Amino acid sequence: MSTDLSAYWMPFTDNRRFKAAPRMLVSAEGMYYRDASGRRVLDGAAGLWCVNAGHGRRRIAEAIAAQAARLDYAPSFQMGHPLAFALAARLSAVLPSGFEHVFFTNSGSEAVDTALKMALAFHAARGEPDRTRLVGRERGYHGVGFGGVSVGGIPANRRGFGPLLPGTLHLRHTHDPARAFTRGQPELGADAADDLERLVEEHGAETIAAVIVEPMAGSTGVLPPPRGYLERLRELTRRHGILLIFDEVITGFGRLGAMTASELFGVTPDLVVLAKGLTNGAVPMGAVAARRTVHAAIFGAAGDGIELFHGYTASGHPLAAAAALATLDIFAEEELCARAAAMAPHLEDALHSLRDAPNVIDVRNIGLVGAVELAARPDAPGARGSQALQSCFEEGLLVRVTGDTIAVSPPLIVDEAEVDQLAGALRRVLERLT
Ligand code: PXG
Repeated sequence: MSTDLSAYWMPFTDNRRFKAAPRMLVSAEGMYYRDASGRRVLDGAAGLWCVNAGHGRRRIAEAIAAQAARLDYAPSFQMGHPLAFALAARLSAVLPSGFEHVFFTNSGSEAVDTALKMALAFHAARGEPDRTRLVGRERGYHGVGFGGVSVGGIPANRRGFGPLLPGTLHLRHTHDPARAFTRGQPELGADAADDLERLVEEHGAETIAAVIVEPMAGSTGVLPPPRGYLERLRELTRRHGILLIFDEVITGFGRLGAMTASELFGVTPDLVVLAKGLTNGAVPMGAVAARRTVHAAIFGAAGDGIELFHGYTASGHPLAAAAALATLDIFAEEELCARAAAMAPHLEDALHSLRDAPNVIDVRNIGLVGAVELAARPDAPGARGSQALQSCFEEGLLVRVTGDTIAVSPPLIVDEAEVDQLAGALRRVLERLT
């Protein structure tokens, strides 16, 4: 049976090109997808950075099915259901100490906008309603809501969508091509955080509500933070009374070899944004975890009644909560964060072994994520990258491509042989790219 593909308007996709030669995935198990022709495709991308515990986890599927039969939906405003409360408590327990309160959304984008609104609410509650500027970073990705796009630093995502949020500012990004082929965190570059001083000087700390960064920029090509950078950003935001938000939509749930980047780097922000791996990708869900201090200020200033005028019909949805609880069980039982940390050196070696392949201008890695950056064709930036995506798929490997950078972020259950298989397929692709 052939399906008419025209009705589905696909996100972030060259729809016409895709529909001319569809790459259709029809099932998945463990480390592999199967495509419409029955071919196995190694998942080098954890779907879209979210299937961290691997595909087809019975425990998650059964938890979702049981919950759907028991309680399909419960209102999230002024009503509750037990799993949302249980999940908030479990999440709070696996986050660095102090993140005692968790707000649920349905996506990373919504969680970002929620965190930005919480930051504004925090300052208003403390009598500083003029702290309204939100600071992001060049090359940052924070989803596609108007808030997230406004603090985001990807020109193509901003262009053509009007004036966006007023009063947003951007720190310079941390990437320096002079440090190509660095393994793990670059030693130099922490001073990029001092760019916040420039913004403070220009606009006044008393106008700035929050700084939001990805601890490791994912979507714009895997940019590990220079050593000391996040620490410095924490110091500066604290000094100026500015909240620090870590967008851990990608780095959360074990990707860097710890539950969160906050834990790994020992840097505690005021708000943590989660999504993706939270439910292993099985049901959409996002979350914002708030430090006690942020929550206390907002609750302290509220009179009787609603403390925060914000929320979604499906906040803490029963099926998502069931999936997330089962995901947390798997993480604990299989010690997936430790497993990712143990496998990271092997992925590092495998990716850096591609350094001598044609057109490779950089290899970056941290935890169980890495990127191989290719020289752009002078006349067609991005063309080599999209050719790589297609060739990888033909080789039986799913990767993510952004511009001319190939990103790999396999499920954390990946073994050494699969890492070698991934690197072998990449090499074959690189050798024949034009
Ligand atoms: N923050 C970060 C750091 C993200 O990576 C979002 C927010 C938004 O999440 P939602 O659930 O609204 O999509 C993301 C999402 C890619 C790619 O190719 C990355 C994302 C999404 C789709 C593709 O790198 N990240």
